[in-house]
This record gives sequence, structure tokens and C-alpha cells, in this order.
Amino acid sequence: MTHNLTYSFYDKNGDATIEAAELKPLIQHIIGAKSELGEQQIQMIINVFDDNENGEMDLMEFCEFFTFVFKMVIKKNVKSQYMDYLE
Ligand SMILES: [Ca+2]
Ligand SMILES: [Ca+2]
Repeated sequence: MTHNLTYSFYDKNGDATIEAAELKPLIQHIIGAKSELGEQQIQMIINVFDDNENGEMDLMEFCEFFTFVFKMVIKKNVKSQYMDYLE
């Protein structure tokens, strides 16, 4: 459910897929505002999770991506001892 809400939040044009332009603010937020990512770099990240290779993230692909990012963020966090509860 959380994934669904997050998904529709980032799917700005409502076409049920997340493309590079829509993913950019999220990635930018994760890595911090210091370095500006190009759309090509965003696309490379999408391609890693793009199982059906249509160049965009559908809900399932986005869930995988989001779970990956979430774990990454948690690992960096001091509260990483709560990791066990999340898996
Ligand atoms: Ca979209
Ligand atoms: Ca896809």
C-alpha cells in the first residue's frame, strides 16, 4: 500500500509508469542536492530494474527499486538495528 501511494505520487503524468523525468526528483533527494544527475544517468538506474525493458518502471519494477533504495537508506542510518524488522 505504501508502495502504491509512493508510486502514484511520483507518476506525475498518470500513465502508470515511472519514467526518467518522474524518477529524477526521488533520486536527487536520495543522493542529496549537491550533484545534479542527467536524465541519462537516471535512465541507467531505471534500466537496472526494468525487467520488461520498455525503458520505464511499472509498479512491480518500481517496488523492487523502492525496496532496494529503502534498504540502502536504512543501512546508512544509525537506526540500522531495526533492519531485521523490515525484512
Ligand atoms: Ca508517468
Ligand atoms: Ca519496465
